[in-house]
Amino acid sequence: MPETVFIGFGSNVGDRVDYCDRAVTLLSLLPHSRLLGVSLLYETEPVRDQTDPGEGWFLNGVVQLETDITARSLLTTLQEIERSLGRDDDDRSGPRTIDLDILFYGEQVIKEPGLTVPHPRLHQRRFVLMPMNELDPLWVHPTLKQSMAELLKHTKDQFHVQLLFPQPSTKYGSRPACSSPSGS
Ligand code: A4P
Ligand code: MG
Repeated sequence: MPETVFIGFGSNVGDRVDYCDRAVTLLSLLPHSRLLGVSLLYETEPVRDQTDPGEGWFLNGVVQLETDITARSLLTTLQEIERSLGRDDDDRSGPRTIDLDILFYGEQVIKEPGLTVPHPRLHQRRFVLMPMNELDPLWVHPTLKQSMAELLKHTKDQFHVQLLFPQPSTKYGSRPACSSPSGS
């Protein structure tokens, strides 16, 4: 059975729109997978809690996929995409051309070396909750048992998050620039 997966992406150095666009296009081409939705792009103030990603504001968004790829293989694939888009492996916590995180892998709770799902900090971050709420406000966090709309409403995160304006059109592939899941 395929799983519904949400992948967060963020870029805060170089041509951020281009890096996000390339990442989404590569994700849309994954085998055994189907792109269900892509959030709009959000311009977000850098949050410096665990890491120091530098001064540059991020572009953030979320991709929703249906996939048969296991969570572990998906992580490996995301790291390959990060590398192919020039992510600096020697300074992973610094400014990044692209960061790809598995936010949710269906309702699964995974705690393995190098892989924690749901992403352990997503519920504290407006830059994740805004695009998640856009794609699926009723999606429920499997351990916190709250929907994205509820988590967003109650978050104390004060860092700025705003929609990028104007939204760019996609340059790569044939995916729609800003689609939401079919039926919504
Ligand atoms: N890892 C464990 N679980 C996962 C998962 N679910 N998805 C491991 C992806 N990776 C996961 O990640 C570090 C390690 O996490 C990897 O080796 C992987 O095995 P990384 O991408 O090398 O480094 P990182 O991005 O600094 O770590 P992480 O955990 O993604 O950091 P955060 O907490 O996401 O912080 N501010 C704004 N406005 N926007 C941002 O996107 N991002 C960060 C990164 C900080 N501030 C930000 C943003
Ligand atoms: Mg990461």
